[in-house]
Amino acid sequence: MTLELFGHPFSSYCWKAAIALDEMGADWTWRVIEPGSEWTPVWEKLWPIKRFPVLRDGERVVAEASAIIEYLHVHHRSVGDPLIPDDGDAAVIVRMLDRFFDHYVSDPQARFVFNAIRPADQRDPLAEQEGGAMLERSYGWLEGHIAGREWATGEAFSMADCAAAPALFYADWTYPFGDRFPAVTAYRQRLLARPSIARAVDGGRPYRAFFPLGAPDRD
Ligand SMILES: N[C@@H](CCC(=O)N[C@@H](CS)C(=O)NCC(=O)O)C(=O)O
Repeated sequence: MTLELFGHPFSSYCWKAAIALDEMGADWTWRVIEPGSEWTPVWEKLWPIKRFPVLRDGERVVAEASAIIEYLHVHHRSVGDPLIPDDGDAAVIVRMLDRFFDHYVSDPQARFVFNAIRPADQRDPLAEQEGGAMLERSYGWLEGHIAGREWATGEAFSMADCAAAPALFYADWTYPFGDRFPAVTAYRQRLLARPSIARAVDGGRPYRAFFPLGAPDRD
């Protein structure tokens, strides 16, 4: 049975799940949530929290991108290396890096975006200052961590890289690495060259005009 991914092809957290689905060679399809979509009321019923991605696998429903990947790892492991290592200690590091990219790269980046779509007189005056300070710390730590590694935890592509790809893709648009973080820049390029990630980026391409901060003319 085809797996259904409720979400949007321009959403960073949906990319994370979509990349994992493609890495595993899963048979899956988008259920796109956008104004007027027949899938929106279905999604709202499945997950009244109203956040995506949400995965439906027959009767099973899983929300939250990391939990979706954990679910796929348990039930749909097919091709390629496992996205979560069998070795328990190695799995701890993958989960730690996964949290790092979500909480300390994606979420501060999102503060800029959410602030930009608020009415001008209701913006959070600290969003960019605090979000930028967090991104500075994250880029600085990652620069040292990723130097000498191909993927987030070493030689094997993992769930942490599924999180890293959208996080770093949009973070560099929002709060550019410039030339201060060459190892992070090179890692982002390696990610973007990977077929599962290139597919996610291409899926979001038609929606770039909607990026609230203005999408740069690259990538
Ligand atoms: N912690 C969630 C984050 C999900 C999330 O924030 N999704 C955003 C899109 S990237 C969303 O649902 N936006 C819909 C909205 O704001 O209406 C996860 O890891 O899946």
